[in-house]
Amino acid sequence: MTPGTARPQRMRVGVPAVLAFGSNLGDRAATIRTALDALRAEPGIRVEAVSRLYETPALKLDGIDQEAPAYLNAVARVDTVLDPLELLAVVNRVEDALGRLRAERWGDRTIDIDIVDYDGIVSDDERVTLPHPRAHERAFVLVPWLDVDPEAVLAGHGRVADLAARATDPVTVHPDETLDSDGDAR
Ligand code: PH2
Ligand code: MG
Ligand code: MG
Repeated sequence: MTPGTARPQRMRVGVPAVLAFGSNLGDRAATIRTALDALRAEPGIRVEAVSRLYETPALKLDGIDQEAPAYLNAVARVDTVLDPLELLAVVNRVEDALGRLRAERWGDRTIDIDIVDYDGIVSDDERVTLPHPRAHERAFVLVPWLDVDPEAVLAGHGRVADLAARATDPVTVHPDETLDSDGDAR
């Protein structure tokens, strides 16, 4: 490359999206790590940043269930050239590969990967609602999101930091498991 034409190494090629991961069955951290590796291997997706892992009690349709196995939750910021439905197809394929069953709504699962935000788009397309319809009230999504983007805004709801301060479900940083292979939680 000739002098003066050097490009930034990580030029944005697509649009930003935010993915949330949850697991409350099996080796939760290993499963989320495997899901991230599968996404890193996708040509249309670049994983830009990964949050810390959070231990969170299971939220069921009628509230927090302390009897159910607890979740690990995390969030990744990605850059993608896929459209929302293509991105959804990829995350569903990764979920299926990791043994995801879809029996009970909000039931226990080895892995759940949700598209929380896609380029700030608001859409009520029944196949993929954007942003995720319950993200604004879930600390287990909002708090890890702040790890990867402290200035984040949730389309239609405002600053993620403000929403996180209002959310009441308990989240605790997992003390010794990280998601990045190089040991850096970011
Ligand atoms: N996901 C759900 C339902 N309940 N609870 C926790 N703690 N974490 C989750 O990711 C979660 C949940 C449905 O997607
Ligand atoms: Mg979910
Ligand atoms: Mg889901």
